[in-house]
Amino acid sequence: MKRILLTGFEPFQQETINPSWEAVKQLDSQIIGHYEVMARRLPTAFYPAKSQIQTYLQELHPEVVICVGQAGGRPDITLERIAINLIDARIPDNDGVSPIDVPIEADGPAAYWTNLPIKAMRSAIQGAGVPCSISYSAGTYVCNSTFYALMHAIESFGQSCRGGFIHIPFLPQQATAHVGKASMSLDDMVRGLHAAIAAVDDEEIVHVSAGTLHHEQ
Ligand code: PCA
Repeated sequence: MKRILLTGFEPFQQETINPSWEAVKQLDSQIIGHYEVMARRLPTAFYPAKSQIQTYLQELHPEVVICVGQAGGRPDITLERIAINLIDARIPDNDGVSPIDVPIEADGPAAYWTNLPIKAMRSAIQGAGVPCSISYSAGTYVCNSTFYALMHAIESFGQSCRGGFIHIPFLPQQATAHVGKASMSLDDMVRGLHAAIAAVDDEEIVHVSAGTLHHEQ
């Protein structure tokens, strides 16, 4: 049985829950298609999250890794296409650390593309009745940094593993504290993530090379 590592983050800022962990833990140990899901939590802190994702890769040897995080205010599930080599923390992380304008990897490339079939995954999520779109920025906070660290680890350890990042909205109980911000039910989030996982092996060939990305359907 192939393994998929699905991560969620601990709460941050003033929140007491993080929808990413609430959603991914519901899928722990489930068999979806050819994959067994292993759900794990990550700290919402730049450097601990980076080393924790590396540890999970080495311990679990997953074929696929999808990190999930909260993007409060976005109305739909967003599949991130690109991770950039930049930390520009708008708020301190859970360790009180807030680096400004620093690279994640001093000698790393400017960016990594996801190597998951995000267009097929988007169709699958939408087909499950859950709003979804592609995003071209995972931000400059802990989510982007963890996504970059994941792709860098895959690249530099030469693991035959694929990786990507999914942002999900606030849960309804969080949105009450953020007037006017969108939210999504836990059921929809879990159904959307389930559909995304079921589509990770879909026929969308993504060729990644320095600076160029070619998609074939
Ligand atoms: N969202 C933050 C970090 C943790 C999380 O769930 C982000 O988008 O960077």
